[in-house]
Amino acid sequence: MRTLNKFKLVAFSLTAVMMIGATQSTFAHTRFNVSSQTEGVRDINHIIITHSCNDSSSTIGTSVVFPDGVDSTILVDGQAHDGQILDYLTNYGNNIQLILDRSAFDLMEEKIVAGNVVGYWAGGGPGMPNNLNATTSFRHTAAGIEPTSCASSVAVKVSIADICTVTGTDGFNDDVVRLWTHNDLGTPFDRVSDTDNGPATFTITRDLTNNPLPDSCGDGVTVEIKPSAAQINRDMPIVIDGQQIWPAN
Ligand SMILES: [Cu+2]
Repeated sequence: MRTLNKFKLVAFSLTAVMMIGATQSTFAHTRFNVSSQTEGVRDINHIIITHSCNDSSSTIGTSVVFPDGVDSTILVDGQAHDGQILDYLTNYGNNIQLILDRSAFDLMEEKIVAGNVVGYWAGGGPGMPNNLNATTSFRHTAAGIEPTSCASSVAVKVSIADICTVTGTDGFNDDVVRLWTHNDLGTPFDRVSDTDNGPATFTITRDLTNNPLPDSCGDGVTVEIKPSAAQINRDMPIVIDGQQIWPAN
């Protein structure tokens, strides 16, 4: 009997270690809670911050930018597309509404450009310690896929900065800010990494029942949209009442 209990204990702790390992590897970065959705579906989604800048830091704010679809880069099966996102999505551009949620941060506001919500920021309060997670929430509409297009899915690349200490861009390092951004745009917000694995991806999938692929499309194409350098430079900073509070000037 005693041996059995000991075995159970060992088995339990082993499983626990494996679970934690798996969870950390899967959600090791700041990511969407719902990372894939069928076109047209509207729900409440969250972005989850899963760790701070280091063991002793707290995350005191976050800045989120969705590609605006105006000067964004569009890739079709990895190749640059010189048309516009409306070639693949019917109603892209104003698909999120920030939810007032003060569970993690005291203050928050949408980033609005030309009447469209292109992102949001949240911050203030004691912040999130490294061992906990924090979420920001928003109503999220997965845009419709253009019926005449061959898109089987559209991946929206969302850039995020999790701030632990307010500095200027020349003071950026992993201990003051975590950049879930592209590594190849040539902006001061670029993630320093060999692979472009920073941004959080939200994938819109085609409803093949109600919106089948045109016969000429075969299996269809995968589309990706990412923000331009100009948009990141314009929208990533946190500006309150016309005053930029991050990055520090
Ligand atoms: Cu991480």
